[in-house]
Amino acid sequence: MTTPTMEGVSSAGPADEAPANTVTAAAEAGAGATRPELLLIDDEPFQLKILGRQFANLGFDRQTCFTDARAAMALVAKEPGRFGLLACDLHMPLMDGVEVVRCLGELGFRGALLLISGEDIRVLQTAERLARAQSLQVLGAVKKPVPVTALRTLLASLLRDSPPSSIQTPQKAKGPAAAPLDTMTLALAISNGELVVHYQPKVSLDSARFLGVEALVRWQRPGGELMGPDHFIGLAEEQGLIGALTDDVLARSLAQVRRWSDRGLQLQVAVNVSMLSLVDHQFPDRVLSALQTAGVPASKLVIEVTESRLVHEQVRTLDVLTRLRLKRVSLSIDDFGTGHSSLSQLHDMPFAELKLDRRFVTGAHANSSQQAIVGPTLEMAHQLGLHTVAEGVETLEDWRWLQARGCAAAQGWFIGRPMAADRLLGWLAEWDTRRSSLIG
Ligand code: G
Ligand code: G
Ligand code: MN
Repeated sequence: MTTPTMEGVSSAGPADEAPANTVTAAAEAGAGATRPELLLIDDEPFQLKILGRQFANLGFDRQTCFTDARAAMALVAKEPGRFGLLACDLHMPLMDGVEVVRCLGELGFRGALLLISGEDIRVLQTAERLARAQSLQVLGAVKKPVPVTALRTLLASLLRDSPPSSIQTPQKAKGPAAAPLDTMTLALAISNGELVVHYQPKVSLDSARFLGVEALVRWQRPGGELMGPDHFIGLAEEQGLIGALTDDVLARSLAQVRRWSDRGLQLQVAVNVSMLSLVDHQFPDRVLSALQTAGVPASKLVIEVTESRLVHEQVRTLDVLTRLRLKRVSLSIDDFGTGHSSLSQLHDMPFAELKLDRRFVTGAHANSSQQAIVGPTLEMAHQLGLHTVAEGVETLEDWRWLQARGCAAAQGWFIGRPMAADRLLGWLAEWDTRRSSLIG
């Protein structure tokens, strides 16, 4: 019986000789077939051992095991044709499963791939789609603990010699628009610290409990004028300044969350992120380092992504979105209803929350066409396990209407307008006095 060994020490048995006690399993996996050599990656030595045994029981007795995916990738780079099967965990600290998938794509790995993880099934499925988009031959994704039957089924399909998946080429990013006039002014504003962040509260609809805030950037012009994001986000995106802007907003928002936390106020902050950040492979690592610098756990951060632009870039954003999710950052679909995506298109992506655009929300209690959109969207979102937030709640009537429809949370002028950080505690005290009359 072969036992897997750590850190790339392979345990090779004779290629065609299945261990005596696994003849039946091996026969089920494909009688007479030569098992390809297996590369197994999991950061947990114990898991690695269990998986190694499960594969050995199915006749995969040539195994090389790694707890560090980086070392495994170095070996694949060195010996590209060696491994016919690679099984990999997703949540690993040094190099995660999404990075492995990306690396395998870059290396043109031709073997079969199996993703194994304790993550929820939607994360697994997203990682699987990402791997297919990289033209990798994906057998499937299985949740830990791995049932032997599931493993057998997936490996049986490998031995039936499935055709390689088709190659998808990523779409080109939109080219920059004509250069507007004040790029330099905006660049200087960011580096001079002229951006400020205002915060709009978000509360639960059933208990009216305070949940967190959305960070909304403004530009404090030296003349005293406070400029809204609609005037400069587009420019920042066109002129390559959006990365710096987002980093600045993230750092400010997380530092503020830390200050609130130090004063005993626990909350989540939602930061709006441009589509350009979601196709930037460095983005998840920058988010992680911003969290570390501020000393804020990832679970306190929500990243909001505008729906209308999401569907067009679905595949290209999966890498970054899945990695953010693996790092425990929550993902939210913003302005839902403004694009033309259906929930079925988005449900394969690793989102935890859906924010209904205020166009459908404001005035919904008295408007039957808004109701025809909001009602079923809420129902479907709940069936998909998404947390729902209504934006643009301006009146008590809309609050009550949404409450009756089971919407989970609300944001809008009825609750509180975007405000400077130092006003939040005052708002909260006032909210506490209003709460009791609003509970459903
Ligand atoms: O803040 P306002 O209240 O005006 O927001 C207008 C729009 O600007 C919203 O769609 C919001 O998502 C976007 N926005 C606000 N802050 C940021 C930010 O920090 N980054 C990006 N990319 N968009 C933002
Ligand atoms: O990120 P998003 O596109 O959702 O930006 C929220 C925007 O909506 C911000 O510009 C914010 O100022 C605005 N807003 C927030 N609450 C309300 C509201 O109740 N009514 C209206 N009209 N606008 C709102
Ligand atoms: Mn938003």
